[in-house]
Amino acid sequence: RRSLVTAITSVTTAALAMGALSAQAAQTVNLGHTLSDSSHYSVGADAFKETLERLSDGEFEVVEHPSGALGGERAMIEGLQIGTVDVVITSTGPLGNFVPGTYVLDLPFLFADYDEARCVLDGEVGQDLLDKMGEHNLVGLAWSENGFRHMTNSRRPVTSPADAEGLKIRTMENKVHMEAFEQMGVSPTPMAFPEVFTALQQGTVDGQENPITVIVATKFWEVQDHLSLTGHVYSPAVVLSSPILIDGLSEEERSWFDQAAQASAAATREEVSRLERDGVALLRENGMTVNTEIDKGPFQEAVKPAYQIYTDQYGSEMLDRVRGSD
Ligand code: EAX
Repeated sequence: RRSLVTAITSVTTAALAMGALSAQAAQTVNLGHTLSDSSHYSVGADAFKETLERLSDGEFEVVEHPSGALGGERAMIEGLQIGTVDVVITSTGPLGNFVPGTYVLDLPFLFADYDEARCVLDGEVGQDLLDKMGEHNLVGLAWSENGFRHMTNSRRPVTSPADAEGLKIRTMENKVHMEAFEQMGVSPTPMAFPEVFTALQQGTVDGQENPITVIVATKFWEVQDHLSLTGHVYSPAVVLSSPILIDGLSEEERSWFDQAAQASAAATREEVSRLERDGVALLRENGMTVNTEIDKGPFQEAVKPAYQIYTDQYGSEMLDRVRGSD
């Protein structure tokens, strides 16, 4: 692009001046995510933008497209593969459809707490999974974070799997999650995130499950009365990029993208931690009934068959590695 512009030499002074201008024009990097511009993903998008624009001295300009403006997470991942989207911050929800290796991370009750999850993702297992994305026409830049997921619904307080039985719950388009919910006696309805608020509002589904971060950012209290802190699964996020963009970069430019993604992940994790501290109070202020005392034992017991189903299909190597590294 730049060489094309600078190659045009024998033109009028005016055209030359214009050429010089466009030679300096920044390359736009379109970054998409599904959450609002007040979310932890938006905090991460800001950090990405600030870091990439600073390191590249304005060579790149990042434009954030929040709130699913570029589509749901599955659609945006497809966009990365064909080069219509440059960078995406996404949960692993639909990612296993593209990179089956990441399904291991979606197993319920895999990680005990944030420290454990972050440690595994920042270690060898996390790096191997990022590398694996390269085999599926995606570039995994850094592990970011969505948070531990909890159940909300509009029907009744849920403190045990028996309470949840029969509820129609929107899940992500992720078969490991869907399997786990089926084991719980819940009827899972997979749906892209941008459709969830309306589906809850119209009663197409009774509930959904997401971290405090997402419940706050989406103001789910407007359409959901009950929140149960089930913490049934850790939800990683990942900063992905398009191979069509990344393959055209110099080594130095690529390192700016890596650093921007790492800064993004760090800023997002910090915001997740803040919302873990302050979020529940905020949800209560907005009228949600929050059940904090959940006995996780019966939930853990209920979803156990999901592990067998996972290892039958994918083997136990990744699961053993995840467990061995904590
Ligand atoms: O990544 O789809 C979901 O429920 C995700 O948690 C949300 O899009 C943020």
